Amino acid sequence: MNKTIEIIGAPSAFGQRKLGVNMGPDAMRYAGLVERIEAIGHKVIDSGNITAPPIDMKVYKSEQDGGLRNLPEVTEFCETLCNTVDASVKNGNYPLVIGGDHSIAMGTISGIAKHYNNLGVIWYDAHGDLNVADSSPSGNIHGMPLRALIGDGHEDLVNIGGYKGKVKVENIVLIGMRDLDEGEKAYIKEVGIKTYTMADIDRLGMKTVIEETLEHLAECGGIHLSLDVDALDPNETPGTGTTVPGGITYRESHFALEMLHDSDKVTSFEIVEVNPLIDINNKTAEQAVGLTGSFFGEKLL
Ligand code: EXY
Ligand code: MN
Ligand code: MN
Ligand code: MN
Repeated sequence: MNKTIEIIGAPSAFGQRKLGVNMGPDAMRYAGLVERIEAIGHKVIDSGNITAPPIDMKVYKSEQDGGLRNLPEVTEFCETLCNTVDASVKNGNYPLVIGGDHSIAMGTISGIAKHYNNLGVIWYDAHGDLNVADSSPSGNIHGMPLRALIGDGHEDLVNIGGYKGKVKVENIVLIGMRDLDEGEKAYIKEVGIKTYTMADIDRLGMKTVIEETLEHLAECGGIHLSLDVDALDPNETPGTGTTVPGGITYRESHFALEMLHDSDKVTSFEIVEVNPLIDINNKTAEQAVGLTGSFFGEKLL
């Protein structure tokens, strides 16, 4: 079925330390995002980019031990994004949020979760993004958004959108995991989050992983897909700030997204961490656009 898809650009680089990820949304547009989705038959509204607070380079580049780097900027940015996404859903549009570093998920999901009973979240990533300040090795907030959405962490992050506890642990599925910090591993085991590591994907194959994921989230009123391009293997997909070898192939990812499209269960989508300044000829943005095409129903024949 054809949809009205609203593209919301979220040019945040505040959640980590490599500038360029704030240019991810435009890199995806230059790679033909709008045209690609329209060619499938959907209507596209490109709402442009969220206005980001200015980057104070002195603070941005400064060393900070632990803590929460750029906390005020991340919070302000996510509050704005939350309101934009909330309005998009209210207007009956299908939100497609393009990042930006993964801290933006706190804005996206805070705007979406209030519209669904028991929102399910598929977190397709090399990382769990389940740190709090004390367990974080970096102080980078893009390693914390999923935990804040569950309800743990700094009050400013946990309360984005004016409410707390957006996602329940039982409604989350992690796919592609291969770089989890010790605190994240302990937390996943403690609360029992459904997790597919790379070893699980090798063993089961992507088809079973996605079938089981949909089964796990069958009772959810809606499902949000948060796709971090660093889930993919950096040999194929190099333009992202925290690469981890041994990832999911581009083709397997297409297959996953084709299956999610065919299920008709996923109600919002965001794609994050495309950084054109450390890419090769914009190929990571081109892949992100290709994957988005599969997600919205593009067929090869
Ligand atoms: N776990 C590490 C940290 O918290 O610093 C690395 C996090 C990278 C997060 C990327 C975007 O998914
Ligand atoms: Mn991530
Ligand atoms: Mn990641
Ligand atoms: Mn690590």
